[in-house]
Amino acid sequence: MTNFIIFVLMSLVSLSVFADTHPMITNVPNRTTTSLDGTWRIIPDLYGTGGSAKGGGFGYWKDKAYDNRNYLQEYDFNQSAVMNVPGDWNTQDDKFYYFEGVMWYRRHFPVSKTEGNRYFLHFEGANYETSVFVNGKPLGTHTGGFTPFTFEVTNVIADGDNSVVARVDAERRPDGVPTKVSDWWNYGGITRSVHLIETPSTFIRDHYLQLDKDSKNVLNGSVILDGDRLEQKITIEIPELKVRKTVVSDHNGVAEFKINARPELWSPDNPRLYDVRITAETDSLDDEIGFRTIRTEGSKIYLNDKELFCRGINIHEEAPFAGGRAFSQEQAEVLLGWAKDLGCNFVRLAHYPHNEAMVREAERKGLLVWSEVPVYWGIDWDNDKTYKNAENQLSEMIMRDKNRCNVIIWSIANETAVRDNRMRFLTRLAEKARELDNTRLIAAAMQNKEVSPGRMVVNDPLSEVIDVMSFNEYVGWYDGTKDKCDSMTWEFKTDKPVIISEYGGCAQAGLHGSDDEFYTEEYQADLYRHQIRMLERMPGLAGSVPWILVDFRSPRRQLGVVQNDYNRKGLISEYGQKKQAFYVLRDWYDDLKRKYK
Ligand code: GCB
Repeated sequence: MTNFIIFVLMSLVSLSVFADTHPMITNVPNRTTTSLDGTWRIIPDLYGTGGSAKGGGFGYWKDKAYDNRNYLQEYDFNQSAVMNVPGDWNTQDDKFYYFEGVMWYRRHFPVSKTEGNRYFLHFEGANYETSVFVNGKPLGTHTGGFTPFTFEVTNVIADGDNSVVARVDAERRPDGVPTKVSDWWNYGGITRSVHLIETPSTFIRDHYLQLDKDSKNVLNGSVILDGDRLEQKITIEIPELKVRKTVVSDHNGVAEFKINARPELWSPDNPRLYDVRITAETDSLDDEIGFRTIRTEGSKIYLNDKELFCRGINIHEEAPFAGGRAFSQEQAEVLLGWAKDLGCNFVRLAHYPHNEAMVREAERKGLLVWSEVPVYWGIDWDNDKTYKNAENQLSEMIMRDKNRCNVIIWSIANETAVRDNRMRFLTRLAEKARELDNTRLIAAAMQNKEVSPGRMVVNDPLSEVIDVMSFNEYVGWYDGTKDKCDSMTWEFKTDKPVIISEYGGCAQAGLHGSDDEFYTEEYQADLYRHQIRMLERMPGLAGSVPWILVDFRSPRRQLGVVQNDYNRKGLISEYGQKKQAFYVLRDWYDDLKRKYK
């Protein structure tokens, strides 16, 4: 089955118990929306006083004002504190710095309905489990902190004032994805934007348009309508390619098509995007779309049939300068601007799907993307509910970003120890990823093992299942000192392109000393020199993705003033100071640019 048919099928069913939501509405940035960002009222709920998604408690979702004292009531959002949306709660108010429980959010919004139109509440992301209520009615619950979800509210909202209440639970769970322990801050709250989407009664819910996997002259596409006039004439136009194709959707509202065209191909050197317009009889929608091919052969990666070396860097979704979760276009421009300064053509958006602005801005800037689900370290491998949760997050990530040609890798896991139950879980997840999208590469950040002194081997059986030999190594940091790099030899179980998905070490910006002293800029810079010489000797090397662009918050990092809750492996501090290692890596990437011209 071709992948665009699979996308169609995905869109027709609501995916699982992890999202009793409306099937995902994609391409939200190009739709008619009203922003519900701004200040929301909040009530922290440590004891379940407000109730749950199923009811009970005082019923905070009813959003009842306490306007006279003739009866007893013990909450009133009108008298409670405020929080900005989007934004995590941890960095907005010191009181919530370590808070990881339930927070109730409330805001009012005015509506002036257009007869016959439909309305949807769309959350770009909220961490971790979110139940939504409008005008006192429960709409549903979504699990997973980094993917969007939507509820239809056409029949729930009314002209005039409306109330939306969201119960956001950020508790870490042993059976969750991610699970209880990670190396990043568990920022809670409505961390991304919220919109009210307005559509005609039958509207374009989703579309797909990408170059065929095996041909540079064929575009594969589909359009999905949602509503009661499902059979319509739909025209797809790409004016710059003189493409104008008309198709008819079937009784499910689905139209699939192929278009013969010869687009100029997107690449990091030429991030060419085309305006695409889809016009149905009752709705129309625009997007900017690029076209490219990606494949591997032996130990090489080919982008548009040209050998690719991934000059990469890892990025956490953390706001430059301000700290906390990043969510905005401006933040994406700063972070990705730094990656460009470094000479990158590739970013690994670790360890979970980043906000859509990041992926779209990377596409405009010519940055290839590795996109990942938070299947990290010690997942509850035997638990089917955990698997379904991971699969749902993977599906939502792919659904949202399937038209972004810069995404070349879907990553299904990070640093998971080799075990049978983990192999079963990840093999199934890789198969799912491929079933949803067979046009991109599947990866996971694996681990390495020193089988005898100086002899490093990567022989994870997962490397047979995924498309690249991608793994993290910390020689010279967790593993010996930097000189250890000099004599290390590397062997790989399978002949696939080698991408080092993490390497590096810590430095505090401004801390200087000899290059043998840990945490100095000098040590980190010299570690990069040793690492680079080692990587240059590595057979099949096709990508370097050090850890990490910017220092980021992690509760595991408790070395007093040096760390102060921060993982210091950034090449740039959280305040934007570039460390010496930044320039060491940049010089290497300059050389590589010339080599792979
Ligand atoms: C890793 C993890 C990453 C950590 C990093 C570190 O291997 O994948 O999430 O932050 O090491 O700094 O220890």
